[in-house]
Amino acid sequence: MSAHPPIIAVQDKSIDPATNEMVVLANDNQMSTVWDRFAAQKPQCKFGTDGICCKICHMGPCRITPKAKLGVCGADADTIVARNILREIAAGTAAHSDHGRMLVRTLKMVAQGKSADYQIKDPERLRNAALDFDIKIEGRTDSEIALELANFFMTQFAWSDEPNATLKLAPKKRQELWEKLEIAPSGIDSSIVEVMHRTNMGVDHSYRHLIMAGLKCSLADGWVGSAIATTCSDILFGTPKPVRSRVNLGVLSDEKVNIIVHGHEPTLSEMLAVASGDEELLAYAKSKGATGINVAGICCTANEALMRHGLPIVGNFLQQELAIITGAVEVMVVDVQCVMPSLAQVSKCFHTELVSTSEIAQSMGAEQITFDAKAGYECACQLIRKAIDNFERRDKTRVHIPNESMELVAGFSNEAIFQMLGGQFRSTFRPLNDAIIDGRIRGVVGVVGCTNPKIQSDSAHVKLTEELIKRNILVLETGCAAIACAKFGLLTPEAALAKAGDTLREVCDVVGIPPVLHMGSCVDNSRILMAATNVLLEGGLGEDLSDLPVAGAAPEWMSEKAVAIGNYFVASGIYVVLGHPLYVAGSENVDRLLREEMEGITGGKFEWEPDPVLAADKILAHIEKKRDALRINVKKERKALDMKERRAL
Ligand code: NFS
Repeated sequence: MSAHPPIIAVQDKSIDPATNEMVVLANDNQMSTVWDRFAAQKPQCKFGTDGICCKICHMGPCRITPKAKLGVCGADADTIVARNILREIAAGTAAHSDHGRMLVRTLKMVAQGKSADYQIKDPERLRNAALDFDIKIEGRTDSEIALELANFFMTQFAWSDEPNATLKLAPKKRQELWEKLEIAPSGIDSSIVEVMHRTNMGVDHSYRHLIMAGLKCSLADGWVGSAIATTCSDILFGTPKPVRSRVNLGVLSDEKVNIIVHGHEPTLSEMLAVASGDEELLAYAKSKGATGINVAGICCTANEALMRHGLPIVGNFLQQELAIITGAVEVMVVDVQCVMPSLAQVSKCFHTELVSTSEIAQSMGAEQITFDAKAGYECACQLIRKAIDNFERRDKTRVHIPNESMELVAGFSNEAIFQMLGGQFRSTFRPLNDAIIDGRIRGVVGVVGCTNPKIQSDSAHVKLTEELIKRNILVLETGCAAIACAKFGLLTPEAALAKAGDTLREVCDVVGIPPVLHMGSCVDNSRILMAATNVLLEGGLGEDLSDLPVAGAAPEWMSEKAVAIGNYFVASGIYVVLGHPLYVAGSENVDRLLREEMEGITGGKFEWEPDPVLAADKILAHIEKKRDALRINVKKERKALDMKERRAL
């Protein structure tokens, strides 16, 4: 390969041996990976890191320095830092919500009978969602309800003079606070437009006012766009239930045709999962010398296909190039988000064909086969045939698949947790609330987000999760964080139980849930919001999300989507610990607002803490503070009951 940055010395890029093994191989073969490019970028721009570089207008670009404390227009560091954060939130919200819009389009198409390949797989979820939004279900067919629901979801994107209707999924008190703070969004697209307008040159200059607009936009992500994406996926493809599978590069097969699905939208991967069992295609694969067809995933498409079909996961974000470097991938199918442009260069070193499938995303150097959901099955078959044809071109002498793969259990939707906790006859969160109230579970934490070459890959996810469960805290995971922990056995109930604190272990044993629950892809962080809401509604733990002994953490995040997620958690009243800060170091005021003053505004706040052990300590301290406020840490005196009191009980 040419025109690559210099190859750097191999150190341990990850705590995952499979990743390190492949990085060594890449270096030996003069192939550059994300870590080499990261090294070539060093030292990274301090103005960018501090958030004080502004190129919003063309009098600039401006940078704030001790000598030049203002940009050409007069904007100071506070305004510039706040505006830059807002634009990240807008981009993150746009990504999740546009993903949601695609799924609404598919739901509508299915409701109108325009695609025979997709069905409504979960009519119960459809009807429950319809009831949530006052859509009539009696005497109506699934298609009629789905059409009205899809049309209703479409209205949530445009501007309205009412707050977004999906916000009412949140606790009442929280909705009231959002309205009081004037941060209840009234349209996904209009919230994004408002942020872009307010951050435009010469509009909103107050960093406080700007940051509040960012929270409003982020709420349009978590409680609207992402919630819509998750709901539509469940209705169309099935609400996840616990499922076993395997994870890491070792799930690639040296005998089967390997097809990797990478990106975020589940519509095509769903069809690939179905088509990979097609008898004709299997026979065709065998005729070419393969023993079968292996569809496996990377990033959040992987999480979607895992949750609903038990498809194996090849790896998380930083493993996408390494998967191709195994020399065993016939086709990598990409759609949107987290797809590195470098994949085309890496795949050119092998027989791998990179196929880009989204109408809005093209990879340079990839073949474009734009996916059409109306002919979903045929499109999936075409891609599988392409992979089978390519199997013959695989150079067996260059195949290098690490041995590493690990078992995992995923599929913990709220619906599944309800059933597991409540048993067959009564769906309830009660056993979880009781365990939190009596202190056997201290609290619940969502560990989410990406991997990032700035941090030894997977290390912070795994360490933080281990430290939390050791402290008797139940952990909910999504995205690449879940994949990281899965690689280290933390998503097998047996292994995680062995690492959990005594009382958490005892509860998990009795109610039959593992201490680390994989809840899905990153849009499924909306499931974490709903889990917190369900705990609150079950009763005994306060009246608002900010009362709960809960927190969120993204120890290795990198994406603008993570910025939006962090902000909607904070806007929802939740304490959020990031492994490295937002780009705020250039503004003490914005930093203080986000890390301190915000608690008095939304009840949530940010913390930056790179050390996972200290992060766990801080989270536990926050949880204990909430428990004290709820007065559930007060030891109840054991009192012998007389007969009358027993009867009353
Ligand atoms: Ni989330 Fe999922 Fe991973 Fe980060 Fe990217 S795949 S949407 S952004 S890198 S967790």
